[in-house]
Amino acid sequence: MDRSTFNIGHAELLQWVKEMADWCEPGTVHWCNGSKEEYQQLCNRLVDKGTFVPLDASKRPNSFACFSDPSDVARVEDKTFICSRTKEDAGPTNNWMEPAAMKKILKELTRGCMRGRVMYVIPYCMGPLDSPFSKIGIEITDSEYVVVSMHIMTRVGQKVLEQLGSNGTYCKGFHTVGAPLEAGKEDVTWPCNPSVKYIVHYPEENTIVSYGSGYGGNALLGKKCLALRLASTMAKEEGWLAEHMLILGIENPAGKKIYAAAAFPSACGKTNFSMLIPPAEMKGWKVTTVGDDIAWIRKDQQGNLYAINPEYGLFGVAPGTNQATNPNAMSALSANTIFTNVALTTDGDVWWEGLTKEEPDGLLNWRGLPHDKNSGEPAAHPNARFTAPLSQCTSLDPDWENSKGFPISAFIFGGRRSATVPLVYQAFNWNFGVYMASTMGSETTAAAFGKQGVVRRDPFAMLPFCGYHIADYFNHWLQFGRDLANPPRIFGVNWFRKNEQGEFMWPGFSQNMRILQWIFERVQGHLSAVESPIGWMPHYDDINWHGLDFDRHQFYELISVDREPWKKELLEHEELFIKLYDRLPKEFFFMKELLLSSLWRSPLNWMAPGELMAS
Ligand code: O2Y
Ligand code: MN
Repeated sequence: MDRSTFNIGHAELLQWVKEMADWCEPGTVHWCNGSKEEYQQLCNRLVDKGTFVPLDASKRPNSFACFSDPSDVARVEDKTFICSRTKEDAGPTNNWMEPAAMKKILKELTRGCMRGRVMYVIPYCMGPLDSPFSKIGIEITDSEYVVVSMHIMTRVGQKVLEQLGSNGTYCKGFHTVGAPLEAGKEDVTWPCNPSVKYIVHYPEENTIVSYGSGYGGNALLGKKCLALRLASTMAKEEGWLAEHMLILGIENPAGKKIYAAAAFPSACGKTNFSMLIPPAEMKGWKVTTVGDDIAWIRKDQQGNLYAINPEYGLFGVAPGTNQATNPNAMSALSANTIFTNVALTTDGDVWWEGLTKEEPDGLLNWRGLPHDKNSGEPAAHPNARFTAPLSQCTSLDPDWENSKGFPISAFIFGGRRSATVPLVYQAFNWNFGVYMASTMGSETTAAAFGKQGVVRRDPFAMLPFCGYHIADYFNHWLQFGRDLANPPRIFGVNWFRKNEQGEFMWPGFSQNMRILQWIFERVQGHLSAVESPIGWMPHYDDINWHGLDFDRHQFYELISVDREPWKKELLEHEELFIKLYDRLPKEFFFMKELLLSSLWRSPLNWMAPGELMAS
């Protein structure tokens, strides 16, 4: 469709698109209308180009697999820039370049960059169209893969332009794969620029420029770029929160329901947690999914918090997802799904490590080569992804498109920690919760970082996604809590603690529901708790153990707060604080001292007093 079939009354938008088309020299310009027909036509085009492999329609209707260039398999953090006016505003944890200097580089790179390609203009909305929380973006791209992915991940099309009207504000997003197709040259199945990539944000101009990558978070600009990096900056200025958080509903057998938002760094099972199925023995308990990755949270007039998921789809990691770990995700990707960098089976379906116990024979790996089972290499890339409509997720909250948002009663923060951090604890108050989330860390996995077991501090799981100085972000959280009518309770969790034998101490997955039940009860004010040096903890008898054989001793080992490791932990917090010293909230120094003094006054290895004697 070209724009003659659209009624676009936004003169500034038309002017920008014209300027970009003149500069990038595409063959044609296509304004996306977001229709099913458009989606289908572009999928057909991707099949014709060899980018998409249609899967067997009887197994996975209307689904495709595709394979990226080996240089283009993940977000590129070292090429991601926050080009705020000053370096101080971006802070020490973001890459920064002077906006004018970056614009000069990008201008030169993008001249004629869409030659031989179509320029697509995607009007999209993050959040329900009728929600006051929502934000409109326009993404210009030369990638059909990006267009079809945006169809799944956001609300796209004509309705968005109608909402924008003749002078509405929108986020400008420019994306190019950085691979002009010179006349007579044949295209490749995954065009990108193997050596030059830039993901650039100009927060003061509400603008994103992405060059050289066609992959996920680098190219689908509504997700990490708008909904987190730029939105976090807007949120600080406008008094709300843009967070790297899933949103879930927790319902008890009596039908009482609360909502919680939870932040986890990558490789901590965030998608699985957002779709948790309670164990059969916890009859009547239910979890519903509102979102698996991002939450936008605002206060209402009364000082209560409401959250929406700005996304429309799932962009989940395939490896490790299966019928046991996440049946709800498996149902979501049973049709209408795009798989990227998975392996292909001989019968026209997809496979990845962990999907089944036995690896099928005859796989084609993500590089398109016959897979040698003895090679020690995975058949699917460890960051292989599925892009699927959220509406297909069987645990989806019935009210998920509600434009008012969901009342948030609890925040949950978790990391992957094999030692030191207990299974669950509740912060003493909002400020201690903010401290805990600001200092949270997670152990690196070989798949993500090449090196295993190093604790990487990842405040609020926002380190790669905060669009401004992270210490200002901590201050924003503290300030935000000051006038909340009934602040959500803040909890820390760690599903990954190991014993001396190196075995996980907690079964995790659906058993995490037992911890959610405790959180639910605490939020209701139904349970007393035990004071530990770092927060409130459950009595053994306040956890629902029905159907799980887990004795008192095991439990207290799992929630122990040991003095020596915690002294080291607090020293490591200081390493983070030193980096952020000039803008760090002064409260943090006092809170660290308080934590240290509580460690001292506690027994050497803290345990719930009197509780062990009961065993
Ligand atoms: O590697 C990418 O491009 C995707 S990263 C991603 C995708 C979905 C949800 N979260 C993430 C993340 O890195 O947090
Ligand atoms: Mn994420």
